[in-house]
Amino acid sequence: MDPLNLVTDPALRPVGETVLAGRRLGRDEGIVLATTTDLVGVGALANHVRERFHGDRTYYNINRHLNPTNVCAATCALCAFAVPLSRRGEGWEWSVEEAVERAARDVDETVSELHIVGGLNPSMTTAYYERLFRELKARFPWIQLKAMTMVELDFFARVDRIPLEEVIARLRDAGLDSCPGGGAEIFAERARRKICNHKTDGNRWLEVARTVHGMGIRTNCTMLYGHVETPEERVDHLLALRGLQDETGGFQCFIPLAFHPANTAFSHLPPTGGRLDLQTVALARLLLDTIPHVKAYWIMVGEKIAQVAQHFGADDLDGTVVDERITRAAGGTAGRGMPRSRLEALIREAGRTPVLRDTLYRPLGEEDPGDGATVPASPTSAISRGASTDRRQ
Ligand code: V47
Repeated sequence: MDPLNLVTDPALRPVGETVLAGRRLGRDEGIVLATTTDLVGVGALANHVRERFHGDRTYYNINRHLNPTNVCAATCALCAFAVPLSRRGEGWEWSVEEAVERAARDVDETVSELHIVGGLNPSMTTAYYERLFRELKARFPWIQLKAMTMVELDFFARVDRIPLEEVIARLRDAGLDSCPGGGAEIFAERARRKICNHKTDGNRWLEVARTVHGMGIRTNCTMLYGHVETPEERVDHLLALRGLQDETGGFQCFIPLAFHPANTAFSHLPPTGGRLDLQTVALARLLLDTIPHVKAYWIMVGEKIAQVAQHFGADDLDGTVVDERITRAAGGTAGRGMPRSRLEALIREAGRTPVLRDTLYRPLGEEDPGDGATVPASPTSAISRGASTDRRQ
C-alpha cells in the first residue's frame, strides 16, 4: 500500500513525498514529524524506509550485561543507578576476578556479546578494563565485547592523564569489539544542564565518537527522551548524529532510550507513553538515513511497544540480556532478561522474520533472505567488517 494513503495531516504530505522520493529530510521536516498528531502517517513513512533497508528482517542477539561498578563521580539527575563516591560503601566495585565470575554465572557458548558499562569510578579506569577484557577473552574466547560509552572513555583519558587515542588503542588491543551508544542523553545544553550537568557535553561526546570511529571501532548512538527536552531538541540531537555519520560511517545502530523517572530527581514526571515511544522510533528512522539500524530496546519500551515498533521503523530488539540494572534502578518493569525463544516469538507475532546477529550485525549462521532490501552503505573505509562466525543456540 502507498504509505501516503495513510497520511492524514496535510503538513505531513510534502514530508511524505520527500521520503518516497528517497530524498534527505531537513530540520523543518523533522519538526513536522516530531510534532504532528498523525502518528499513523509518521509510522507508515518510517515503515516504508525500514522495509527498504531491511525487508521483513528484525535483528536480535544473545547477550549479557555486566556492570562492574555503580560508584560514580558524576551526579546526574536522570540516573537512579549510580552511587556517589562519597557513599561508595553502598555500591559495588568488583575486582577483575569477581567481574569474570559474575560473567561466568550467565555466559555459555550461545552468548555472543557482553555489554559492559559502569559508573565513572576513578579507581576503575583504563588499566582495570584492559585487564578485565583480556581475562574475559581468555575465559570466553568466542565472546564479543560491546563496552564503554563515549563518556567513560573521556573520563578514563582525563583521570589517567593520557591521550584519548591511547585509552582506545589499549582497550581495543585488550579485546574491545564495539562501543554501546549510552551517555549521549540529549545534546542541547539547556536540557543537558538539568538532567546531567557536568557530564561530558554534547560536542565532546561527538568528538570522542569521531575518534573511536577513526580508529576502526564501530559504535552505537542513543538519545534519552521523555524528560525536559523539546521536540526541536530531539530533532537537533538526531541531526547532530547524522552529521557525524556522514563524516565517519561508524554508527551502526541508533537506540531511542525512554526516560524512566522513578528514583531519580525527576520522579514527579510521568513515564513516556506509547505515542511518544513510537513517534520517536519513527522520527529516528526517517532522519537517520545513513545509520543502518534503529533499535526498539524492549527493556525500556516493554515487549508490546517493541513489537509494534517493528512497524514504525525499528529493525532490532537488542537481546536476551538477563541482568539489566540501569533501567531497573529507575523503575523499569519490562523484565531483566528474556529467553531467545520468546524474543523470536515476539518478532514472528509482529509479522517479521527474526535474524540472530552478532555485535557487528553479521547474521549468525542464518541464510541471507536475499529479499532485495538494502542497508545504507557506510561512507567510510576506516571501518572494516570481519568474518562471521556460526554460533547458533
Ligand atoms: O547511558 C540512564 C540511560 C543508558 C536512565 O548501545 C536512562 O546497544 C532511562 O545506553 N531512564 C544505558 N534511561 C543504556 C544504553 C543502551 C542500552 C541498550 C543497548 C545499547 C546499545 C545501549 O541509559 C545510559 C543513559 O543514557 N539512562 N538513566 C533512566 N532513568
